Amino acid sequence: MPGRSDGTRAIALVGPGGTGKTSLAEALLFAAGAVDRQGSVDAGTSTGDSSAEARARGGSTELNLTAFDFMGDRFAVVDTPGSVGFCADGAFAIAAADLAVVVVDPEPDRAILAEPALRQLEALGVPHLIFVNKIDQARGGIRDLLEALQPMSASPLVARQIPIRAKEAGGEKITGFVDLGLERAFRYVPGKPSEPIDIPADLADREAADRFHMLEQLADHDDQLLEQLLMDETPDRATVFADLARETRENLVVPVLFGSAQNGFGVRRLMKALRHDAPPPDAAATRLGAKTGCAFVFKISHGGTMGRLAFARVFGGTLAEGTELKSESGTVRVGTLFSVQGEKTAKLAKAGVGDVVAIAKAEGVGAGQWLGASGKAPSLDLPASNYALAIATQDRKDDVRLSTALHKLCEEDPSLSWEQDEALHETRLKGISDEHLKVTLAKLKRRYGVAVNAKPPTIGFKESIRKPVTQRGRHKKQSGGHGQFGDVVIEVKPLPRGQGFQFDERIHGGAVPRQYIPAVEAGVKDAMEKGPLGFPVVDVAVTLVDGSYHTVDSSELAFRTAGRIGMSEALGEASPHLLEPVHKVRVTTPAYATSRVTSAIASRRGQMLGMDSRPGWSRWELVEALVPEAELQGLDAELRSVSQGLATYEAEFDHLAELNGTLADKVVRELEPA
Ligand SMILES: Nc1nc2c(ncn2[C@@H]2O[C@H](COP(=O)(O)OP(=O)(O)O)[C@@H](O)[C@H]2O)c(=O)[nH]1
Ligand SMILES: [Mg+2]
Repeated sequence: MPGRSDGTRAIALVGPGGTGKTSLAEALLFAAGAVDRQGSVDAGTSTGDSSAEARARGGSTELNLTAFDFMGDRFAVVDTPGSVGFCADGAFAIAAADLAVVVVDPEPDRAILAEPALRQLEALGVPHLIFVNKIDQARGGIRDLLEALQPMSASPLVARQIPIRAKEAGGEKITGFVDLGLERAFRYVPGKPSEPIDIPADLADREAADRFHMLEQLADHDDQLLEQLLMDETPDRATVFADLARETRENLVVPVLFGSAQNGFGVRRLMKALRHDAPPPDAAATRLGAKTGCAFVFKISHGGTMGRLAFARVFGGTLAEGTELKSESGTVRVGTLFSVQGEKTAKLAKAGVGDVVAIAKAEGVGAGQWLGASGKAPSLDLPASNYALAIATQDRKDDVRLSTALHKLCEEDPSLSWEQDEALHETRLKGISDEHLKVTLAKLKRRYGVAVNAKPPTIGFKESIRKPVTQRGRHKKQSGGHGQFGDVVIEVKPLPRGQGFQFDERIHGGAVPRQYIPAVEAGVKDAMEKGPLGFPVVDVAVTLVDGSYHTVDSSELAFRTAGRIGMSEALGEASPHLLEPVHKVRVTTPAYATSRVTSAIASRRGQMLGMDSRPGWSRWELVEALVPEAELQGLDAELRSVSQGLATYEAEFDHLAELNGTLADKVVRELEPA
């Protein structure tokens, strides 16, 4: 067994929401003796998910950092949120881990939920194994599960254990396992290490066959082993374990283990696999392209009592308070260092290779950046952030605090952003899903005391005209001394969609003096800010063709007013109609949900553009459609509800389309003051 002077191993727990990652982190801490009692997510006593939002949701909203020692080795655990709305939080941390454990549910028909995690790890090149959790509830066999999972993995899945079953009161239960590497059997003991037992006689044949299959899988990447198998020789145990470790590290195989986090079943076996199979941190450093050591920042947090913290993984040298390190944005002075155990932090004199630490202040350095090293930021394939809410403070005097708070929240969450829509006077918060923004607003209130009202963002309706119209606009005012006089005749014509606005003039004989023509254009534009239906006017051409003036009373202002009057009247006469923004939507969905996705789109006045299989994914499809912006509200939630939370979409503005009939009447009516 190599010594571990080569550093702390960072293990990422990934996989679908609700499979038991946070529970597994707790089970690891308990098995390693880092906590006295195994906390529970359900009882709100787990080390992870300590934030008010995660407790309220009953599931992770942010990544959880813990650490433990096991058999003389140090492990840092990054437990990541699994649900689509929060998964972006763990992405950089996963990229910087030595090994990921994909936690899956034992039910084969839920296996598909694991595909995003498996594909993400493949894309990042992070070695990984699968832990089938909740084995206490398993109804089917591990073989069926592996069959369902295999198409989602580029590398072969290698079963490391086979289950031992026994008839119990509630039916057949898995009561232990045979380890195919050790060729030894163990019986689960709740909350304690498993007990060694003899391999049950009725499993002997299966054990031999499955072990041979495992060896064959390993022999695909080990010629010597292949020869031994062909010669009917028995390879020694050390060779088998060395192959398992090497092939896991090189992403040639994905070992599969099972157990139960809640009951502590199979947890020590998993820890031994982590110990053997997780590569030393320099492998991750090389993968991330880090040339010289120091630290990779994977998350910024403002959530704790310590103010701004940069969570980082140390890859070389030692990191200590006061060290000055180069970053993308200049020299950064390392503030106080902390170790992290859930919500608890403890001061740390210095951090060693592989450690996961929190660095106080470290102003200027953000998630995905290097400190003191020239590495590259891994490129992440995150779900699109196209769920938006228009927010406004309940109390105007919170406005300044709102923008400071939003700045902090966005800094710690790569999938959150906000923008100010000047035209519509709206502050828009954008995130991945309704749930994501709901949690964000809860944080805004709890941490920063800012309460906001939130509503769906205003849809960018526009209007245009159908008929050409020629119209006079006259402004005349006599009030004591100087009067005001402007008089114009304009021709207003519809333009093809997307052409915007054109202004021209055909003035002969100075009917409107040159210097007033720009004022007429300005007046026309004034009228277009809000057309007869109440929306900005687009796609019209205006030509100034005639007019008259007064030597004393005419002015720029008077002509601007005349232009505005003329245009307002013209638009009213020109058969105005409504235009609504239509987006091009790309939905990514598991294939079993495609028909429900397309009917969701159809019921939202969507127009299908096409369907295709998702390149590189086993049973996923891409659906493209045009959907009016007004119908995107709630699409996200509907997609999730028909796809076990997996379908996501991206949308971008495509074009403006005419909207008529009752729908248009409704839009116009809703704009009218009550
Ligand atoms: N039956 C059973 N339930 C479990 C097990 N591990 C976790 N759970 C439950 O599964 C649910 C989700 O667990 P959690 O750790 O929050 O999952 P995460 O979303 O992957 O972090 C909770 O209700 C846990 O109590 C297990 O081994 N067996
Ligand atoms: Mg969790």
